[in-house]
Amino acid sequence: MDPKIMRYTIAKLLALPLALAGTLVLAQTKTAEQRSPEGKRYLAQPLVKDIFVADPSAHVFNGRIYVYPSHDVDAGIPDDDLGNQYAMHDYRVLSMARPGGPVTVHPVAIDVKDIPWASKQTWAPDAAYKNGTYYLYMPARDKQGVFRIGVATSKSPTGPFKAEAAPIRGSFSIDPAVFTDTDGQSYMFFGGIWGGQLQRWATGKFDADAGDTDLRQDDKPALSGKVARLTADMKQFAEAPRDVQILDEAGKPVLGGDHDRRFFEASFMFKRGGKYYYTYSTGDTHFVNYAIGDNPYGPFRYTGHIMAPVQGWTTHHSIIEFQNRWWLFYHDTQLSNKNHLRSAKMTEMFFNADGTIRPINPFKD
Ligand code: FUB
Repeated sequence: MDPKIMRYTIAKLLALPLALAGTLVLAQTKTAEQRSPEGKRYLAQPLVKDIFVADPSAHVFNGRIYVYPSHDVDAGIPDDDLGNQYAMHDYRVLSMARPGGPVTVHPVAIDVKDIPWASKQTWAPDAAYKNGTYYLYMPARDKQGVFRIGVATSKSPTGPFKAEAAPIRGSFSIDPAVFTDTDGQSYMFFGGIWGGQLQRWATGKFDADAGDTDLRQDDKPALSGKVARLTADMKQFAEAPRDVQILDEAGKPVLGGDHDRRFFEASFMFKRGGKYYYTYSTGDTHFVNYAIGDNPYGPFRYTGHIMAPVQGWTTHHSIIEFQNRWWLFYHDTQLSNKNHLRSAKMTEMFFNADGTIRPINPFKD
């Protein structure tokens, strides 16, 4: 046989199994795409897989994205409605140069044993920056078992952070979210019902007998998240916390029975186009919602869902603008299918021309 024809024939014969192998690898990759227990494909993948992190609060500091999450651990505590299974005891910071880029998991930023007033359950934190100092806001149970919010400081966005000796005076409940307005004034949004104990503060004082339900009757205004202006040193409330009012289309407060729209926990505020977007989780109905207002105190007009329910009991989100694109950070239980072992994710968020947000489905189908 002509050597040229021979080489061609051999090449063809070799190419066939290689092509078949390639198809097989592709098929395997496709079938290997992880699906939810219901067979759905996830919209986004976990930012990190080595540790479990939830409640991701993202910020852009010096052009880099920093994420301040809860650090979930398995303490072997069974699930209950008060979140006792969320037995976290330290914080780790994540960072990345750009969305989709490699994520760095930084060393422990602070441990509960280094927070003098706290006893356990270091839940969803937030961070802020002012005049060369980074502030980490941390909810935890105090020595009496009451949730308070404290602050710790560092010269680095990743810590280590040093805690103040006492929690913020007059602070209570969970889920701090610090918003700094374009005029430089910072506000803390906070609160969460049931396990977050907000319902126990309905009279302004802690009432251990108030129970662990929504408290208000279904036809009364729902319990509200709280907002307080921060002092110039970012370490105290400059005023008594106020209710964050969410109004319905008729301008009336959203009612306690309206579980698809009422506030549960996970406040997060951002500003866009001169409007203030108050965003929050509905807890037991598992939505991330938003309501729009004209100033940081509200009232805010309920506008819609940002995200449909994820896998897991709840999600807790944050939103940033990075290089003129908007990103939603959230969590689900893709890696563990356990409510207390969650993974943070991010996905792009889009606005309509009228300022409304295109709702996001955390699954591709
Ligand atoms: O991570 C503990 C708690 O679960 C948070 O504080 C809530 O927002 C919920 O995500």
